[in-house]
Order: sequence, then C-alpha cells, then structure tokens
Amino acid sequence: MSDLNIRPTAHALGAEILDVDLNDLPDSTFERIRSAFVEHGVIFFRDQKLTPEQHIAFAERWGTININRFFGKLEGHPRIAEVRKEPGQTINIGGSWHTDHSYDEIPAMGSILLAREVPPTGGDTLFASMYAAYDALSDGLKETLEGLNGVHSSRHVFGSAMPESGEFDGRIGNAAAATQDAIHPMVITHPESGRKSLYVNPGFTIGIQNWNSEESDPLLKFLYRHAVRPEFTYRFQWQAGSVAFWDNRATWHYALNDYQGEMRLMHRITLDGSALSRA
Ligand SMILES: O=C(O)CCC(=O)C(=O)O
Ligand SMILES: [Fe+2]
Repeated sequence: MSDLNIRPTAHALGAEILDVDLNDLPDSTFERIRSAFVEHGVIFFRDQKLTPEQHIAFAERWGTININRFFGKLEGHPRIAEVRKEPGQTINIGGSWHTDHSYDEIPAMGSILLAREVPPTGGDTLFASMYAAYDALSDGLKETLEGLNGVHSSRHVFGSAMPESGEFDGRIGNAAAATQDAIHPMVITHPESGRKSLYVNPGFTIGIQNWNSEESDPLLKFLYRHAVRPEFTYRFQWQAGSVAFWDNRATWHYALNDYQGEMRLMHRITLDGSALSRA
C-alpha cells in the first residue's frame, strides 16, 4: 500500500490527492484513485509534471479518449483540447455553470484538466455536487423529477448563431456540428456509485420533454438556483501543474473569468462515458 493521502476538500464534493506522481502509479494506487473519483465527484492533484504524452497515458488508464468536436486542439496532439484565454481576449471557455457534453446521447464521463499557465490571481474553477443537490430536494419533488426527461442541446452554445462566435475564433469552432439534441432523465443513477444525481444544467438543458417553456422554465430555474447553494460547491485554486478530474455525471463546473488582461492556458483530455439511465 502506498502512502497516498486523500483529503476531502468539502463535505459535498472534491478530494485533493497528495503525495502522488501521476507518471508513476502502480495499479493498486490507481485503483484507490479511481475509488476516490467515484466517491468525491472531482479529484485534484498538485505539482504534476506531465508532458502531453504522459497526460494522454494517464487518461488512457481510465478509458477511451473522447475528442470534443468544438474545442481547439493542441498542435500535434489532436486528443488534447486547449482551454485558452489570451490577455487580449475577454470571454473565457466554460464561464457559467454547466456539465460538459450533456448534449451528446452518450455524454462524456469527465475531463482531466491540467493547468499549464495560470494568472497570478483569479481563474479559479467552481464545482457543484449534483448528488448533494438531489439529496436536498423534498421527497415530493424527487418523485416528480423521477418521471421527467430533460432536453439538452449544443446549438445555442456552439452553433453558428452563438453571439460570441467571433471572439471564440480559433478556440471553439465547427459550429456546423452543433445540430443534435439529446434527451436524458432529469435524475440519473450514477453508473458507478449507484447514487442518484440531478442531471440538468444551465449550460445545455433547454427544456423538459413534453412540457412547454412556460411550464419548464420556472422549474428549471428553481433547480439551477438550488443546485449551486454554497454548501454544495467547492472552489479550486489552480497553480501551474495542478490537475482536476471531474465527473460529468455527478458535478457541474464554472470557470471564473476574473483575470482580464492575463493569460490562462489549460490542457484538457475528455473521456468517453456510458449511456445514462434513471435506475
Ligand atoms: O477552464 C476551466 O477551469 C474549465 C473550463 C471548462 O468548462 C471545461 O474545460 O470544460
Ligand atoms: Fe466545461
């Protein structure tokens, strides 16, 4: 047994895993990290020295790498997406609450984000636990949500009509691929933890199946407000070499955009997920 040190970051979610080198992980250590990921929803590592190849090698231990069709790629490494904001750019990527890929029929499991360059202050990422959000609902609303499906889309975010498409030039593209919608249960049973998780998000959920927007908007709005109660969240402060690996089935995230005029560059590898189901 290694002396792996797993320290929860908040009651609701997150764990920082210390004393570990992601380039040198015996299988037994990897299995403990896998359990921590399932238990805490997002895990963090510090001071990792990963080349792009080593980042890929670590990701491949978890499963199949998913290539996001909208993100700019790291040159020479199409499996690594860049999450970049240059000093002259004002809009960041992921700057509001969302869970990635919910617009896909089989949404990605999660992303392994590695900080390459961070601003002197700012640029933190917030995470929220959708287990905690679900657990805190009343039995009555839980029961109602059991029968409902959410409609998710990428059109309004990555499609050609998105308002900021000019500013995102070079960072986000392929708007023509933002065509499909996906339907998912509003409450899913997590495939690995077996826990129930609220599965709608302000970024990509556009409605409730078979409800009109006058009916669904107030309920979704309530859920969006409820889900980010401070006690369900954790705020992660990056340094170069920090790694965050989040579970899209159990969390939301929000990249703060409070570092205008500074550079921030992250490398992201996303992993394939499995179909989501209610039970
Ligand atoms: O830059 C970040 O902290 C996260 C950006 C984001 O939303 C993502 O990579 O999915
Ligand atoms: Fe994201």
